[in-house]
Amino acid sequence: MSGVTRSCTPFEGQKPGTSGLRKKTRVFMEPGYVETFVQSIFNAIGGAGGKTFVVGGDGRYFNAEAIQTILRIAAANGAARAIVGQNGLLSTPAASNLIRKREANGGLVLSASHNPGGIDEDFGLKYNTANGGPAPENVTAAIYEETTRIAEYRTLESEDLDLSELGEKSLGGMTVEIVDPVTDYAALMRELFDFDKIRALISSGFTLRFDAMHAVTGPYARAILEEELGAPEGSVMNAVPSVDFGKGHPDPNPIWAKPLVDLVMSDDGPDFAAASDGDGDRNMILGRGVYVTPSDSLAVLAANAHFAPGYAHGLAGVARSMPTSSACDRVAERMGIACYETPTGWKFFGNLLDAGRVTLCGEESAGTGSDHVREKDGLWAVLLWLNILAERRLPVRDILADHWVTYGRNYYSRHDYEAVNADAAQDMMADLTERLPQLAGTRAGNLVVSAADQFSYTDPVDGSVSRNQGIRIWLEGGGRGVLRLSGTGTEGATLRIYLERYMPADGELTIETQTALREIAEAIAEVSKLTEYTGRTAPDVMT
Ligand code: VG1
Ligand code: CO
Repeated sequence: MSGVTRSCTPFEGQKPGTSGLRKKTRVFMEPGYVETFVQSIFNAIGGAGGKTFVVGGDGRYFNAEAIQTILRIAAANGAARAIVGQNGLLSTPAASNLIRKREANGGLVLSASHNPGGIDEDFGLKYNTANGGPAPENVTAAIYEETTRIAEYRTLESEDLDLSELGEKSLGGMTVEIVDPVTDYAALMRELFDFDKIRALISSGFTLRFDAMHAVTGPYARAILEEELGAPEGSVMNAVPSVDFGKGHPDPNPIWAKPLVDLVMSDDGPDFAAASDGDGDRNMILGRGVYVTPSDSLAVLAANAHFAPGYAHGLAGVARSMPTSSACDRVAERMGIACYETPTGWKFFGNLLDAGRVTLCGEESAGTGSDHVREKDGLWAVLLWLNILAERRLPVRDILADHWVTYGRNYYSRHDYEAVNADAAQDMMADLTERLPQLAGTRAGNLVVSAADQFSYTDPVDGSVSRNQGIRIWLEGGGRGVLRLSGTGTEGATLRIYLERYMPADGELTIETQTALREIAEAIAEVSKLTEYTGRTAPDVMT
C-alpha cells in the first residue's frame, strides 16, 4: 500500500455553515470532493502527523464510503490513530465524548443532522477540535481558506477496511481502532444520573416511548433505556438506523415526529415521550397531553438539574442562543447565576463551557446539553428529564404548569419559510437592516416597535466578535421577533422567524401558543415586508 499525492483544483463553496459543511449528497459524491475538504481540514490545523482523530457519523447514505476516504487521507497525512465507531456509526455527542475521553486531537463527524438522507438528499461533514466541540469560527474560516487554494491531497491506494469488527487494524502507518459506539457514552450517562432511581420509576409502571426516527440514537436508546433501565422492549421506536431514515426527516419536532405527538396526546399514551434527530444531538420532550417547547425544556432543566447527581452541586451558569426564549434567564436570575446569550450554533458555547462559566446550554431548535461533552446531547436531555421525574414523581404537564406559575410563561414559536428564493431573502434582510435605525416608534400591525438591532456577539472569553447574527425587533407590550437565515440548508434560503411573548406568573398561562403569538407574528411580517419579498403568506413549518 503506497501513499500518493494527487493534484486537484478547489471546489467552490466548501464553506462550513452553522454546523459544518452541508450539501446535497451528490455534491459530496463528486470525485475528489471529500478528499479536498478533508485535506483542507488537515492543512488548516497544521497537519495530521502523529495525531489521533475520532471518526464516525449518523449512518446516512454515503456515510460508509466517506469514512473510508477520510481514513485514507488521514493515514496518508501521517495520523497516528483513528478511533472509529463500529460500522462507522457514532452519535455527535458520543463522538464529542470520545474525543475528550481519549484525548484525541479532533474528530470528523459525518452528518447532516435533521436533514433527510439519501442519494438525492443531504450529507454533511464537520470538524471538531480537541475539546470535543465544533470548530470555532477562526478554525472554520481557516479551513474554508484552505479549500479555496488547495492544489493537492495525499491519499493511499488501499482496499476498504472492514469496520464491522471491534479491535485494532492498520492502514498504512495508522492504527484504526474500531470501538463500540455506545459503551463509553453509556458509562458517562451512568456517572451523571441516578440509574437506580430511574429504574425504580420505570418499574413502578411509568411508561415511556423514545422515537429514534430510524437514525443513530436507536442503538444508544435501546442499550440504555430498554436493556439497562428496564423500559419494556418496544419502548424505543424506529430503533434501527437506516441510510435514508425510513425516508423521513429525522427531525424531532411536532411536524416530523407527528405519530409520537399523536400518541402522547391520546388517552392511552405514555407518561413520557421523546425523540432525537439524525445524529443524536437534538431532543423533543413530551408528556401525556403536553409538548414541552425546547426553550421551556432548557428552563425546566436549569431549575431542576440539582435532582440529578451530576448536577447536585448546582450550576455555574447557563447559556442560550439569542433566538431561544428568555425562559431560562428567569431561572438563572432567581438562582443568582450568570446567563449568556450567544449566536445560533453550538460552537459558540465551547469557550463558556471550557472556561467553567456555564454548566447548561440550550437552543430553541431542540438542543440542550451540558459541560459533560461539547455538543448538544439528545439522550442526555431525556435522561435528565427522567431523573427529575423519578425524584419529583409528578406528570410532565404538572412540572411545566408549576414552572410557569413560578416564573411566568414565555410563549414561543419558530416559523420557518423554506426554499425561499435566496436573492429575495437576502434583499429582504438587507432592506430591513437598512431601516433598523428608524424602526423604533413605528407602527407594525396592531403593535408599536420599541427597539430593533442586528445581533452582534463578543465572546467574553477570547474577545472574538461575530456580527450579523440575526435581526431583533422588540415590540411594546413585551413581545419580540427575531429574523435570520438558516446556515444549514442545502436548497435556496430558509428564513426563520422566532416569536416570543412573556406572560407574568399571574397572567393567562394556558392560551394556545399560535393564538398567543398572532399579533406579534403579524407585526413582524409587516415590518419585514415578508410577503412583498418572498411571496409567502404562511410558514412551511411551525415549531
Ligand atoms: C440550525 C439550528 C441551530 C443548530 C443547527 C445545528 O441552524 O437553528 O440552533 O445549532 O441547526 O443543529 P440554522 O443555521 O439552520 O438555523 V444540528 O442538530 O442540525 O447539528
Ligand atoms: Co443534529
